[in-house]
Amino acid sequence: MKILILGADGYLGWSMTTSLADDGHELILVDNYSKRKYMEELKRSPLCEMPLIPKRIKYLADSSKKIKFHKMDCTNFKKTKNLIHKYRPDAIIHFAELPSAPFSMLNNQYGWETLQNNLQTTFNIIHCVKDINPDCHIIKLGTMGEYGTPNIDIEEGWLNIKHNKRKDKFLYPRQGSSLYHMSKIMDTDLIWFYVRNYGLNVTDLMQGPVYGIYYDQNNKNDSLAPTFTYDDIFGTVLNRFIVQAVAGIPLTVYGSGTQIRGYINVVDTIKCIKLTLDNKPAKGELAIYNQFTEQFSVNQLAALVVKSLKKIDIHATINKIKNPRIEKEKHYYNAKHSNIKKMGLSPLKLSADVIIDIAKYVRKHKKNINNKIIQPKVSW
Ligand code: USQ
Repeated sequence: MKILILGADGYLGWSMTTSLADDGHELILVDNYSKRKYMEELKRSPLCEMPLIPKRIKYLADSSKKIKFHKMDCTNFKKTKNLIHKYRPDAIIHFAELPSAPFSMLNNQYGWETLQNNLQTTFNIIHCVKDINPDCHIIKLGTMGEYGTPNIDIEEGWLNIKHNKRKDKFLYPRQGSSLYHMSKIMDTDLIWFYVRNYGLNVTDLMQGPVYGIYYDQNNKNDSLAPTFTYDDIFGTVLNRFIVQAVAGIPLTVYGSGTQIRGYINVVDTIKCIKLTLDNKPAKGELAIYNQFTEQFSVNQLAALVVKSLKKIDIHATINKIKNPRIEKEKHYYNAKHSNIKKMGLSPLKLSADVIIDIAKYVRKHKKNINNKIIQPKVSW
């Protein structure tokens, strides 16, 4: 397939690139390096500084001929239009969004830039696909955080409602807990508007927090690993806990630690998106899948990290700190996630071995860990 990967420099974008390159697809990568710029601005850095995309493409030796890169900002309508016109891809995988809740809640400017970047990018892509290439399959990364933590079961995207003896199906009610999550909710509404009116083919993946490292399957080359963040703004909780354990810093459990989310290994994220590529929805159908494999509370994750890492002589401790976020700590959580299993995913479950593997990668780069960027500095 000819596939456009937007946001190819990121944690998921680069993992996706290495995997699809191995499969021999024709790839067109796009990134404006804005996450690098924001991390620098906020004095945050990943565990390892990764080379820029053109250099990394060269490491993907055999497949490099079929990979092109455009340093480009998808909020620019004209450029996005030219890009889609030039390549007319079979599929677009859209990761080109600012991904962090704390970043979006840091101040007015970053809040607005998150809303503006995420909505404008989604709008440009979907609008151009409608005008130029309406058979293209758009695969968009949403988030489980769109649903929030309602007191009823979370369905996969849709809810059947009976009201005054009549029935209809609506998007499941959504309640974001940060401006980042709100931007994803608005994306979904915008996408659904275009899909129902113009018969486009879109898959919206509601993904939970991701953990782990995606290696190029052919050679476990660290230069091809995706950017691994562990700081208070861009790092996700399990990756952060593992870095904290390796650095000898008590694990930062926010509040009571009873918050529950659905988690997924980055290896399964990539498998899910590949399954999605093979399962293009019918015209005018917005396919929504809940993309996570297991539910955990923060306390369960912290306990698992402590127990697992004892096996490699890392003795971590846990520190419950004041929750910097406005979020429910004690809540009901039962989210359906059967669609990805129906498509054929057999999940890589979180285990001591998985945690130890990630810790070994982190330990190799232990000297790079910056202790100053671990405690949460953003609160709302
Ligand atoms: N948490 C801690 N300690 C930490 C960091 C986080 O207890 O050091 C807690 C948070 O309070 C929260 C949970 O862990 O209850 C998850 O936090 P997170 O920072 O891993 O995830 P979140 O901010 O929700 O966002 C991440 C990604 C985002 C993705 C989302 C999926 O950054 O791109 O969309 O996970 S979800 O959470 O389902 O919305």
